[in-house]
Amino acid sequence: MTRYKLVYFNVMGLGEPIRFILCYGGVPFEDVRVERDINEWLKIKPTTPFGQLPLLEIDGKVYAQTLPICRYLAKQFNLLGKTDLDNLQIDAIANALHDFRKSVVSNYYREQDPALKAKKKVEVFENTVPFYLNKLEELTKNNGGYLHGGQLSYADLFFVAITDSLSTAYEADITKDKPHLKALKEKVLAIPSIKAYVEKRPKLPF
Ligand SMILES: N[C@@H](CCC(=O)N[C@@H](CS)C(=O)NCC(=O)O)C(=O)O
Repeated sequence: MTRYKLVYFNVMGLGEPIRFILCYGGVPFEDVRVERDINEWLKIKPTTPFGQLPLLEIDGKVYAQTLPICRYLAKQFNLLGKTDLDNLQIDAIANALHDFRKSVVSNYYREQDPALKAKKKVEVFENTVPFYLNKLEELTKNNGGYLHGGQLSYADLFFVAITDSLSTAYEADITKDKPHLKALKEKVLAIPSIKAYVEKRPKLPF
């Protein structure tokens, strides 16, 4: 059986979509959570392919970059679309979700300078979050309750995996006024292996 080891920080962040996809696939994986603040990370950083996490080890070989990792796993676990063009669209949505999370969580929520954070908050709350949520709600409405193609793809798991971090940063449930996104989230969280993971995962803000 293939051996998977995910290495990421002890946050949901970019690790959580990979954790969701591995859970969906029903495969066991080692969920290594590196401490960022006690120099553990600084020792590991120079040994990583591109100086960042997450990494996925597959049978002892190390792979980097969240989106290609998600896509590879999606192929293993039947979470891609029917055609290459479906996959182009699914990848585009996943990439947009990665950008959305980065703007809201990394660039705004984790900003250390209070004055700069207050300035970024206005842009994120008034523009970034409404912009992405409206686009995603529309896609879900027009695609039979999924982000693309009327069937579950890794983009749907990616979205649900980042909703809690986004909601923490946005100070409200991001799906509260978005019925199609809310229904998608409920559907994904009802998948037994994901439900079991979410119930036992560490309770973290982002
Ligand atoms: N393009 C990379 C970005 C990864 C990334 O931003 N990782 C951050 C954590 S979310 C990191 O490793 N930060 C620590 C550092 O850069 O030293 C991906 O998508 O995986």
